[in-house]
Amino acid sequence: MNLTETILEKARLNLAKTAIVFEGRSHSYGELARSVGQHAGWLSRLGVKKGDRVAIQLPKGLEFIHLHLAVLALGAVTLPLNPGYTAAETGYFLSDSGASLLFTDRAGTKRGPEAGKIPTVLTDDPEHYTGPLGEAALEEPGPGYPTRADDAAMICYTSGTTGQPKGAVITHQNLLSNTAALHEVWHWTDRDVLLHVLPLFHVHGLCVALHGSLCKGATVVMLEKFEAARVWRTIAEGTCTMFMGVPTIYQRLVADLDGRRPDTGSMRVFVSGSAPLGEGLFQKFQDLTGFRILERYGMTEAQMIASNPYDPDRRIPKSVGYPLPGVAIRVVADSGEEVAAGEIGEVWVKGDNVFQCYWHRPAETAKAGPWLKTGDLGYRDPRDGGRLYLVGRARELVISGGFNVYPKEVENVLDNHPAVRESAVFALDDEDLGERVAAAVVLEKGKGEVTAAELVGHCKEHLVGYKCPKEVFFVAELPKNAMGKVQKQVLKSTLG
Ligand code: MCA
Ligand code: AMP
Repeated sequence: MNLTETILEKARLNLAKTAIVFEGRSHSYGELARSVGQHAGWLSRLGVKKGDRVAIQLPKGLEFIHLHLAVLALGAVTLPLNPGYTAAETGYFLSDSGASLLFTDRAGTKRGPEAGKIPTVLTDDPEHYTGPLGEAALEEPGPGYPTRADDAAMICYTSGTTGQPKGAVITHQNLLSNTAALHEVWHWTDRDVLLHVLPLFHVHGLCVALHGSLCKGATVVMLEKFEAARVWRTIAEGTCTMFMGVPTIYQRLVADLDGRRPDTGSMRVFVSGSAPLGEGLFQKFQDLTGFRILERYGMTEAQMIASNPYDPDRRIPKSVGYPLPGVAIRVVADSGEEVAAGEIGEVWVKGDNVFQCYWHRPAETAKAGPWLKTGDLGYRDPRDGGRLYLVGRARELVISGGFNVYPKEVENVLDNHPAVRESAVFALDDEDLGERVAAAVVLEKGKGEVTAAELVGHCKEHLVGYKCPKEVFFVAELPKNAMGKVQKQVLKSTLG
């Protein structure tokens, strides 16, 4: 089954129903189906066919959604890209994935010449767009479209310990099975109205929030950007029932209230994920709103893995709950053996939710499976039915405001600066972001002076903003163990 077809089936049941309200503009299921059909026809005329990778690097909006669902309808593969990526990052994703077409806008072309290396459509250029689209109106995509459950639907890039991002290939079956599991455990119905403030270029905002809603025939109220006061105002209007955010978003929502009690009369559930939700924040949110945040755990390669129960009394802070239906979890020691109940080990995952492969990387794929090794450390509580707790990460990873930053990727950029001998990138605790990216830098003697601001500027030329260090410390040398490995814990405790 094709994800788009599943959504269009819902659309046919109630064409007049509101699918998405984007920044106040209402879009019915009928309009959604028509737009997706038009875009699919247009993509076909542009030569897109099954298996082709189509990059979408657009601001959050209906255009992104129509293109994405049209790409999937054709059996092609969406490559969602953060519009904040630099030319170098964009160029890497386009060439590594072998994308045949890029959708971006005029703002995107300012990024640099990389994008122009493959056929590019500017969605805000009427010459390239409105004309052909107007003519391309195709029949609504029907079951005749050539997609099977195990066909690739998306390639989502995730970095890694080497600093070389890898494309996780996610199938229609991955998406649909996970969406169905979330419908069940979160009691999601077609009467729900989800307030959507997340970016669309990650699994959280695109697959969990958007696909989750549309596959149920529910409604999405979408804001282009998260802003705490607007979220409370929108909730107070009394139509929204669900909200999803990362802990930084909840932190800002609490701060914005400044002790006030918000009007949450229509709300049913607030969900958090992508990073650990602190117990203090969980408690403050409950004190102010009466809602116990429902925390769940996911990963790009596995969509959603575990969730707290829907029953508010069974939502426990610092626990990510139980595996979703159809998902199996093991907690495993370095030896590869499962640890005893209650002991800490690496979380491994298996199920229909787990991705197919890393694009063009059979060795990396083999290393990741057959049970997906998440790199997250946790334990299961035998007294509470094996409830899962995450306690840390086996891999070096900073999660800043819900975005993952792999230190090696930033270190590679810093080390390329002529004044830098070596660098170490690590996490510092941060009240707003959970963790913030920090760098310790040893300068090359005799290569001139460089300031912290200049090094951050150098990073910004090569990396999207959230990966760039918020702080740079100049040190005489990096603390290393006997094996020559940098001791990042020492940096954190001495510099933090
Ligand atoms: C923005 N900036 C950040 C971050 N976000 N810096 C560090 N960490 C961040 N998370 C920087 C920008 O580079 C910019 O820097 C400045 O902050 C202002 O940018 P702006 O876009 O205005 O930021 P914001 O609106 O304050 O964004 C905060 C945010 C956002 C709303 C919390 O980071 C966000 O939407 N996070 C959610 C991420 C997410 O969806 N993750 C899911 C992936 P400068 O001024 O220097 O240029 S994980 C996933 O999908 C798995 C499956 C899962 O489990 O969910
Ligand atoms: P990504 O690779 O961007 O999909 O991020 C996945 C990672 O986010 C996971 O491997 C975890 O480290 C982290 N993560 C997601 N949800 C949670 C959560 N609820 N608590 C702690 N960490 C989480």
